[in-house]
Amino acid sequence: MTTLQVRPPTAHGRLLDWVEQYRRVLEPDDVHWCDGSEAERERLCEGLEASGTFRRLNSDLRPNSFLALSDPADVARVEDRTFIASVDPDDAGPTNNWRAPAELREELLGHFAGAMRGRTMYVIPFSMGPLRSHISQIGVQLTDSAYVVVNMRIMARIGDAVLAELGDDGAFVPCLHSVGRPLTDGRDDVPWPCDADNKYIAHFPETREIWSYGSGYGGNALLGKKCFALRIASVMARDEGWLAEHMLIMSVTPPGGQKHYVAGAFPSACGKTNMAMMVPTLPGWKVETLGDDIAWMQFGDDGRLYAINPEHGFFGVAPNTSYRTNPNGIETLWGNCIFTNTAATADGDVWWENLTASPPEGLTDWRGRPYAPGSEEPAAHPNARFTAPASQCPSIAAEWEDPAGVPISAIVFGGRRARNVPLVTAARDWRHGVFLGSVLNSETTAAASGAVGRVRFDPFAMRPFCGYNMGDYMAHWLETAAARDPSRLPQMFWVNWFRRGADGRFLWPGFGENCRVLRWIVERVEGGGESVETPLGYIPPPGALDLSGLQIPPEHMAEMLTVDRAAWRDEVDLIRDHFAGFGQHLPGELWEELALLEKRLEA
Ligand code: SAT
Ligand code: MN
Repeated sequence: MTTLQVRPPTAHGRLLDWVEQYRRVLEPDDVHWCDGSEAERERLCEGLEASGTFRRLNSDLRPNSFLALSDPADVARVEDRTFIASVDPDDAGPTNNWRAPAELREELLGHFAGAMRGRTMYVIPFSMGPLRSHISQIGVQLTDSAYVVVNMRIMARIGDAVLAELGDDGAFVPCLHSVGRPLTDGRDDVPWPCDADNKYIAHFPETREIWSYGSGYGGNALLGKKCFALRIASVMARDEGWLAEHMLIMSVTPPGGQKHYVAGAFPSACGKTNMAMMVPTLPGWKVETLGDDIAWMQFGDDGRLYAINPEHGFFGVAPNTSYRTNPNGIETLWGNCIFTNTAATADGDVWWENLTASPPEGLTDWRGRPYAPGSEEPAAHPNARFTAPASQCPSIAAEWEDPAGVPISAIVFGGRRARNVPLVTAARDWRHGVFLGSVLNSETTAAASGAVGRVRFDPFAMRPFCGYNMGDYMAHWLETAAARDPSRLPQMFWVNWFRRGADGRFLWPGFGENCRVLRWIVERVEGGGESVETPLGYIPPPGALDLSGLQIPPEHMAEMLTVDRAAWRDEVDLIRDHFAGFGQHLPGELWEELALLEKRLEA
């Protein structure tokens, strides 16, 4: 592994030049081109065990699986250190941190210089999406983290097969990553190297480049995910007329009926993984999983919108994942997984809050300390994650890797809102659906560092992930469908599983019971689905939802299925401020939709 590969496994001139250019900057001891093989994975995992990054889990309980505990200063995405370095600041827009590209490059080069001394530089060719799909894209990541390599091997297709697809001249997105802790002057390594005080997650949209420095965690370091598949891909999608979205993909099949594909945009840690793997409680209904985080969508010649999941695995939030909330998720984790920042059990397995009703004895918490039951601090970090192969999911759809993608019938937006947002609202049409997506808001979660539980606007659940001005992004959603046959377009819906009553408790049971809402959505798509018109859109009267077997007080259902006009007049004021922030970039159509909402609220 630590021998210099004299002959790189490709004749791709631009790729070779780029690797050589940054080898000189980063000054690694050696360079390893990842082939993606099982043998390579095994060797890397052994090295990670030796360096103390990985602890092998009990192979009787969870074969081929590992636990990593991060530096406590490197546990989540860092939105305040995420930069969109477009030439024009206006192209980054008000929701992104802009930096002048030349200046940011210079600053970062200062950090990258010699950053890999004493380490190996891994070259990871990766494909976002199945090989030989016209929707897929290729990237190449340079990294000094073996932890990143073995995670990328689960999350994307990597190695020789990707180089073969790239050929001698194919296009790739260059992704530079260093944890920023060179081993110079005899300095010892640590289990989780990072440069916590100097993190940069930088994107150069014009040149479609990603430079990430200082963090080894999740979306900061697995650059195929948020950095490429969302921030850079959203720019590609704008320029090329497609959609790169923070959406799960699932199929829903009624008893004896036709299969429908649904895409769903929810902010991080708002239940996308649970929903994508839902076990429906209504008899005969079937849900299958195609993706839990990202959808790339292109219109087909038939006028329908086709989606692929660009990822190959799940990087899911562990806490609160259980047999009750997500049995398919739990079954996916039987082996071949990497866990980060969960607790460890005495018998060498992992544990997190609410995996079981009470914590087992002898737990070690995510900081590696003995866990005291009843402690104020959780045993697993709230953003503890599992990295799991998608193919292991019992509900994975047979067609999940179809290079043609699957035709989407419905797009669902959802956030965490204790009040005001109904259980489900159907948009009137595409334009109104874009309006609903653009006013999506949600309480913040532990997926990003910063305050938790603060309501913020998160249009299309893309606020942290849009690589350009979000006003232009909303315009792109309008334009992309403007000349299309409306009857072929997906219908759009806004859902909210997180309404709370006066006592602070959730009004809706959620999880598998959400199939009752999906049933109504499928009925709408098929031309049925009884509804009442409200100022916000079409809402089912309680009788239109199949609530058989549920014991929800009628007044709670009524509360979840009404639009409180006074409360919504206040929401309108917030939306106006939200829209105003985008200035000239906010499409006039959305101001018109807001005016229509206001008028309907007064009527
Ligand atoms: O760390 S990630 O950005 O991959 C997870 C998330 O926030 O969804
Ligand atoms: Mn996500």
